Amino acid sequence: MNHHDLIVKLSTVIRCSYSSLPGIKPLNLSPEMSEIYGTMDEEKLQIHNEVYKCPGLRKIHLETAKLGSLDVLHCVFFPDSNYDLPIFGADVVATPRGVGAAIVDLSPVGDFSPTLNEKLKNISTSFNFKEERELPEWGSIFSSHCKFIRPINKVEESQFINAVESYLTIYTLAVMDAKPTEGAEERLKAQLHYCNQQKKNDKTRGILERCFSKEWTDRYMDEVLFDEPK
Ligand code: BLA
Repeated sequence: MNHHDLIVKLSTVIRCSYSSLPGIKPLNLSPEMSEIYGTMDEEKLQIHNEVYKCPGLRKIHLETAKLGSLDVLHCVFFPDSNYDLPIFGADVVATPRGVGAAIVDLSPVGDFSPTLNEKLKNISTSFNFKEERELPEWGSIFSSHCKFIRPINKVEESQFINAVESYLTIYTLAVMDAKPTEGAEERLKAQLHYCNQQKKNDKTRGILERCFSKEWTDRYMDEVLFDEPK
């Protein structure tokens, strides 16, 4: 697959990062949902999914897709609710004209620990981008440290990669340190809310429905992108 340079580099950073997690194991995703091929108006549709789990995380998901002229990277690390960990999320949407949207966040499922909050504040304020984008209403799930930008040039694209790498370093260290604690029920509810809010993103839904079908999109969003934690 010929992806936008930012997506190629970012997927490498994300793969390196999850590979460092102790006890990481592949998760089974049905073959018809892991590699998806199609065509629409003679344009190529291609989706590639990688899914894993490890102690602390119920699902580590990296998706890279080509949907006509759109190039997409979607990544979410969903915590096991027995552990007090936020949700890591990143999304990049590029076209031949450039990158329209790049977002990264550690999204809370409760209060951040003071240490984590301090680290995130330091990191998020150390990166500055010219074009910050406004979050849609459903984006209330994201933290105050969320970066949602349109990189204006190659320099900002590589800064965005550095930002994702920094968020992931903080995150993977927290995962390695984490032990099961009480409060699982509340965190499970918050993760469910995160999934439900993400499913309100009409832009993701719209593209998938145009490429595939409404039924397929519902199934893909419910089972692959934002499946409910059990
Ligand atoms: C926006 N997501 C978008 C857009 C498209 C997609 C086309 C509009 C781009 C723009 O406004 O410039 C498409 N994203 C996809 C598709 C997939 C995908 C098809 O992941 C997967 C198959 N979205 C996420 C995650 C986050 C996220 C994990 O999947 C954040 C961690 C955020 N995407 C996100 C946000 C927007 C967006 C906040 C902007 C929505 C808006 O402005 O209304």
